[in-house]
Amino acid sequence: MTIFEESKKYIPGGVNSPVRAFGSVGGDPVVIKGAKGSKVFDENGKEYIDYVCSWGPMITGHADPDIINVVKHAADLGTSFGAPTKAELDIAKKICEMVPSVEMVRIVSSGTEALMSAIRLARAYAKRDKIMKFEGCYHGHSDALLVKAGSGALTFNQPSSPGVPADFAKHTLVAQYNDIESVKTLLSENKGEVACILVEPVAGNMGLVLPSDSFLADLRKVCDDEGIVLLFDEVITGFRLAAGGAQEYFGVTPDITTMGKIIGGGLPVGAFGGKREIMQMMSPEGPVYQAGTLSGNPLATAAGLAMLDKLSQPNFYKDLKTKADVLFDGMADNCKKLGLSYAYNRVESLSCIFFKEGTVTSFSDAMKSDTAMYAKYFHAMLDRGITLAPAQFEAMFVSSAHTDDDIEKTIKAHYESLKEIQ
Ligand code: HOZ
Repeated sequence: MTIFEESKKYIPGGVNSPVRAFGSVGGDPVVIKGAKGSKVFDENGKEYIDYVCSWGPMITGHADPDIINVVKHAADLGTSFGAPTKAELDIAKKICEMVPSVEMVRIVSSGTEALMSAIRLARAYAKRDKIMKFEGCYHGHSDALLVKAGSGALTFNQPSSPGVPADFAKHTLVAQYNDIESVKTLLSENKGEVACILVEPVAGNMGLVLPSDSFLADLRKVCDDEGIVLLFDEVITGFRLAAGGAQEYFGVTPDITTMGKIIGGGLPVGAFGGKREIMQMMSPEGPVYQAGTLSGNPLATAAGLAMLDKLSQPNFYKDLKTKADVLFDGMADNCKKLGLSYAYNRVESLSCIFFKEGTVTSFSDAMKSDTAMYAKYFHAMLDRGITLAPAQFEAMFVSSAHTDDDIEKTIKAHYESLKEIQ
């Protein structure tokens, strides 16, 4: 019996997060034993060039010695105290320095927890119950946000989950990404009732969909006009597009930012932060309750701080983009050489190919991608030793550990894979 078969006896679906199960691409998942730099290796010793990067956190590659060493050092001092530490102050200061709209921050243990708590805060601050999200955007799996969601929820065709009471979900309005008119229509139907608009500034859970030129600025304006809290979910884009995240990259400032993935350096972390006057409403300074035994965990904060220090080095993002550009240009060229006009979205070190002609600028465009073709492409790449997200509605991540040789091999594998599956 394989590890995965046996896992299915003890863990639902054999996985601890659904999209890992290869459900939408078929076959059994690769069971990972370890990783180093740009590579992961499986239990049979096969090595792969990895573009999942743990779904985003491993921006400097796997088992980065600069991260591992501080984690080992922190572990020697104890793995959890349930009390304040200097490391929490250090990482909070660093986040506030890198993301200027964040004047105060609370560290939690996952992106889901960050979003769930940030929504509570936004509702308390605005003294309104309704929130607005966008179809296909994914903000973790809390009840209020698992409504027309992206990522695994979309992959498994359950964008709104059973078990979420309709009474909870009715407070979540769903607009269309890149369609400010859909936002305005919902706002006029719910005048004075919306506490918060939350958005992935680059949608990364319906594949990768970039904001149109004015979309984020238009959201900012609508929120200002209507007294609504603008929340950027930067769990994917934070510290990925730029040191200051998508808000720095696109020049639009939210009131609250949620973070995760990269700020944990691969350990379980989330965070939410924003304007001081909003954050001061958090308990114990204010009345909005949130707590966690492992919040600000010493291993996670040590790893996160080491990661943020690395990302603060001059030219980190410039060099990463140079690397990603070679790869993404090569992949785009492959399509041209093969006479294929698939939609290919990219920004900095993130990209996504959609098996659909033309462009993908909306959720409905993304839904037109041929997911069966993605599955074939995924397996053709896997056979050639390249790991991609095992689902169409996710992003491809490049790390600073990817070498010129990795990139050359990937472009070649991509060409052969596309050719094979036509
Ligand atoms: N929600 C993640 C993708 N956007 C999946 C995380 C995982 O399975 O590890």
